[in-house]
Amino acid sequence: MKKTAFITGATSGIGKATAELFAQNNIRLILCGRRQERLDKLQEILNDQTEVTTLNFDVSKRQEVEKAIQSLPKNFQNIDILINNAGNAHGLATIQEGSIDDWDAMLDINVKGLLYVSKAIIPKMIENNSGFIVNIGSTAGKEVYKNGNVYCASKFAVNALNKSMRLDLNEYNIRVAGIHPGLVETEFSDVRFKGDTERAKTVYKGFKALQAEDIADIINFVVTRPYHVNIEDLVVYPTAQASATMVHKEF
Ligand code: NDP
Ligand code: 8X3
Repeated sequence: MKKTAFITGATSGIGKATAELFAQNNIRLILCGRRQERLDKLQEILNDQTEVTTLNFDVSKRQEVEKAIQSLPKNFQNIDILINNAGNAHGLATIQEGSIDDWDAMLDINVKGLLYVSKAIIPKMIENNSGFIVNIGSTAGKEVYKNGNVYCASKFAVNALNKSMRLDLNEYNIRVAGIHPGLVETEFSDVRFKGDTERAKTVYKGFKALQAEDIADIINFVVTRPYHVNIEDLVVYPTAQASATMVHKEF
């Protein structure tokens, strides 16, 4: 039977690549993000392969999340797969110099946003006694690095929520998986450095970083296992990266 996936952060990077791969595999798509023109463009392209609807909302705004999900057309209301992907780092500074606005953004989006979306979607999965939630964490949620403080804390929270969702939803036959990538070349560093693209580019210079398609491929592998198989936790580094801070670069 055709499955329906709800992907947050589908306008860019990992979420967009996942949407493209899911469309190839004939999965019905609910694409979410705040940039409507990107959602429209992606919908137009993927509509040839599968049914697509879009939702424009900010994951950190609780009422917007609830309203958007309630507005889903009937044929998109049975969500089989939730990809909790929307998120970013904002800034890279010591705890004493960091911006409180950046901290708020990261905790509101990466942690509370993931919770708001999950809270709105889980009841139907429970009712159906079936579902799959994939939480996109980060290696920053496994190992803290200098200046990473609040971003790392937000991803440690995702790691904890991934584990606790598995426990709480176990009796409802709902699978929960956490995927934790290292350095992936997306718009992530543009956002972290607030549009300073030159600085963002240096993050991925001198080695082959993971590409959004690599993570999409892994997400697709995880969600296409037989129903009795759940990959609980996956850490994925580029070959050149050995830890949060050790990256073998050649210039
Ligand atoms: P991108 O910046 O390319 O994509 C981020 C996506 O999140 C965009 O689609 C953006 O959509 C969406 N988003 C951000 N803020 C909000 C918000 N408030 N409300 C709704 N949507 C939002 O980055 P990536 O693809 O790299 O990041 C995806 C996930 O992967 C994030 O959770 C990130 O932390 C994680 N990750 C990334 C790594 C990397 O190195 N790139 C490594 C490990 C994990 P829009 O702006 O249209 O709302
Ligand atoms: C993104 C990877 O190392 O920039 O989560 O924090 S890192």
